[in-house]
Amino acid sequence: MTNNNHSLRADINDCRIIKLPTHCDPAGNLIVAQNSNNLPFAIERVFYIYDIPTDAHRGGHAHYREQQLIVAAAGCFDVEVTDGTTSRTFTLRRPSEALYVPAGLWRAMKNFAGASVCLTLSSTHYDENDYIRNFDQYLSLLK
Ligand code: T46
Repeated sequence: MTNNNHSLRADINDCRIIKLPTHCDPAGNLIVAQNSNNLPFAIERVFYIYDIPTDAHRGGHAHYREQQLIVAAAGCFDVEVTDGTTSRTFTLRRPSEALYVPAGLWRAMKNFAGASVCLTLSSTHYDENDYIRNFDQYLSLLK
């Protein structure tokens, strides 16, 4: 199935943790995410979510084209990903660990610790047409 001529392909095994280079210093640590530094895509957009209630659920959608690296810049939360067949839950708690979520996977974020900040590096500009926000529709698109 396609949107804007892009097929929806999903494989949970493409989802993985990528370690970001960290420069440790007694005065504070510095982490770098730079294009071509072992990142799976070129970064087009950055957004972050903060002031997140601990019982909040975010995400709950898939993307046709957008790839992401999701980082717990502060605090801790779970990202549940599924390809419609297999699900995995990643607990993000280190700013140096980015979860790579390729296009086509459904993701949901929950169990936020207080004062968490969810930083996302994205491969695309924002485009609401790239979202699949209905899980039944998502499953039928995979068939
Ligand atoms: C994702 C997870 C990890 C914009 O106007 N521009 C943007 O770049 C983004 C990301 C959102 N928005 C607007 C669209 C909605 O009116 O901000 C509002 C909240 O977005 P959404 O409900 O999609 O937020 P989340 O936390 O459910 O999902 C976001 C990203 O949208 C999504 O791509 O994978 O974070």
